[in-house]
Amino acid sequence: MVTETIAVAGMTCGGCEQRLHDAVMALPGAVSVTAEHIGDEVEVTFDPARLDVKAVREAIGRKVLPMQRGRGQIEVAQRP
Ligand SMILES: [Cu+2]
Repeated sequence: MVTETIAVAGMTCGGCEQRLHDAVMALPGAVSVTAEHIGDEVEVTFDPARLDVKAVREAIGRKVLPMQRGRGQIEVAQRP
């Protein structure tokens, strides 16, 4: 298993955390997801044979777009 921490700026509450959690856990190969709106981080553990961090970022990005409407900025930070 591989664990990656992805910076996701703009989550404001437990509802944001839950939606990102559910979106990532729906991906084949996702094992566990911890989203923290305090700290702006999503920690994802996954099977690297079935999933990669790029797909995780894309799934977060797709889920984040509807959350941005009428709200603050939510974005998936690029890895330095
Ligand atoms: Cu929220």
